[in-house]
Amino acid sequence: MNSKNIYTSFRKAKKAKQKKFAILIDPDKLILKEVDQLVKLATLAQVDFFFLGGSLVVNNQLDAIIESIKAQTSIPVVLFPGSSRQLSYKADALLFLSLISGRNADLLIGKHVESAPFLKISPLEIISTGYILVDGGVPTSVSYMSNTFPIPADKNSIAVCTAMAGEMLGMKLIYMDAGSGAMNPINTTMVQDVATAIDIPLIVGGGIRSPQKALELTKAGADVIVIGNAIEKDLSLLSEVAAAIKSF
Ligand code: 1GP
Repeated sequence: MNSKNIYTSFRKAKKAKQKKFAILIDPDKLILKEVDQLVKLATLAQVDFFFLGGSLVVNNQLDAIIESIKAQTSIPVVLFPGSSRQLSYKADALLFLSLISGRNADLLIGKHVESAPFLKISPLEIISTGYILVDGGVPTSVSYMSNTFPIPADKNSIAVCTAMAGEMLGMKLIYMDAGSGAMNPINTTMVQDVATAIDIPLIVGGGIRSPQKALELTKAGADVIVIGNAIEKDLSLLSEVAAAIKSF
């Protein structure tokens, strides 16, 4: 996929009620030699996106992983950065995340100001994304690293108002996340309420471990399902989840 049309593909899919599946790769956890197998399976299963990012990213494999993916497949690579240092010109797009569920000014706008000049001259498609952290039953790295509280799991109205505000501020996507490795994925009722309240595409991730859960959240209104941990542990899940999402 050419750069600059990834957001259009999100919008078109939403309009056509086609659901998308993204695999999250944490460059700290995946070693380069595992990439080939993952990409092969993802291509066969017609996965829609690779999201790349993690809370820390302590190694410098980001560019190498992207190059390796791109050598083998045309599945777009979208950066999902845990910090402003996790940027690479080699990806297709960047989710320009503003942590709108939190009240940490740096993650609402500060880091964005710092990275703006770099992004302005980059070839990346920049997609403004309202990032909403929801309590997934365990403290997550993103909550700790961002020094923010997630929205309580049963406070649907807070999530709805947060997502609506993000849309009204001009954000192009909403990403609801229970955090990587969450014990509980986001409630289907919360996803349903948020999906009903906004018109922009809705990404949902965090703690999804089964095709059934992926389908349930898809039916509730998620436009894109993101899975990281569970696929890292069991690659066979990849094709089952892809089939479940596409069966919608
Ligand atoms: C985390 O939404 C992603 O930001 C994916 O979470 O690793 O728990 O699938 P998991």
